Amino acid sequence: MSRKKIVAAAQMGPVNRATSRAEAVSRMCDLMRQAASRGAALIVFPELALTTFFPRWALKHPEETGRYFETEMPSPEVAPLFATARSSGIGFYLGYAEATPEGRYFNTSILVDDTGDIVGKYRKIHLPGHAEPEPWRPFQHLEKAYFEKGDLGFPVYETMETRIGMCLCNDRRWPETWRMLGLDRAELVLLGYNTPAHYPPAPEHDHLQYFHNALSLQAGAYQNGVWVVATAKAGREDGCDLIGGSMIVAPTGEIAAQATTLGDELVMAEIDPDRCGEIRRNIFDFAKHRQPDEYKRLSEAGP
Ligand code: ING
Repeated sequence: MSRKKIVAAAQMGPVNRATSRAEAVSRMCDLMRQAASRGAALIVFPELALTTFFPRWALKHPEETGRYFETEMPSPEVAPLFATARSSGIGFYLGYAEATPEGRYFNTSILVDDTGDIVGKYRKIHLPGHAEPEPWRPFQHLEKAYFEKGDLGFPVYETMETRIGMCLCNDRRWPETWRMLGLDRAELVLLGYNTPAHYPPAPEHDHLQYFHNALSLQAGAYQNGVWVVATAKAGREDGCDLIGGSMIVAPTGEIAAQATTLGDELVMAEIDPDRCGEIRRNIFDFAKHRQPDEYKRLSEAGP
C-alpha cells in the first residue's frame, strides 16, 4: 500500500510587529486552503510564524517579550487555523513562542494531524546568537535570553502513516539534530526558519546564506535518508531582510521543489516515505555500516 502524500512548505513573507496574529492566521488559512485544494495532506509553517522575529530586539523579558508568546494552543486567535485544518483534512507543523503555565519560555513547534489533534511537540535545542544585548549589531539575536533550551529531546512521531520528526531553524545546521532523528527512524523532518540575510559576526559570509541553508538541509536529508520540508519566514520584516529558499528535499539529497519569491508562497511536492529505504537499506544502513564505538566523543562536551 503506497504511503505517497503531497506535502507543502507554506513560506510566509514578513509578519511585522504591527501585524496582528489574526492577520497572520488569516494568511496561513489561505495558504492551507490552497494547499488542501491542490491535494496536500500536510503543510509546514515557519518558525515563530504568528509574530515578528522578536529576538532581533533588546526587550525586557518577559515584561516586553510576553506579548509575543502563546499561553495556550490554540488560543482564540489561532483557533481558525485548527478549524481550517479540520475542515480541509490537512495536518500541519506550526512554529510559535511557547509560555508554559509554570512560567517557562520555549521556541516551540507542534505537529497537528489531519483531524486537528496536536500529536507532537518539539522545543528548540540549538539556540543561536547571544544572551546579552550587543549594541554593535545592526539587529540583535537574543534567543538565548528569551528561550530556554528545549527539554523534549528530538522526538519522532508516528502519524499520518509516516514517522515524522521536527526541528527549528538553527537546529538544521547541526548534524547531531539529523542523526538523532535518523537513529529514531524518522522518514520526514519538518522545520521552520527565520534566517537573516546578514550575519553580523561574519558579514563576509552573507552571500552564503542560501548555500548554507541548502547545504544543511540536503546533507541532513541524504546522510539520514529522510525527506525534509523546510519553510522560511522571508522578506524584509521590520527592516530586517530574511532569506527565503523554502524547499522540499528527498532522502537522496535532491531538491524536489523550492521557493522562488520572498513572500507567501506554497512549495509542494509528492513524497514517498518508502523511498527512505533506498538510502537506509544501503549506503546509510546504520546497523551494517555505522561504527558508534568510534564516536563516543560526539556526545561529550567539547574542548
Ligand atoms: N536563525 C538563524 C539560523 O540559524 C543564524 C541564526 C543565521 C545563525 C545565520 C548562523 C548564520 O538560521 C535562527 N532563528 O536560528
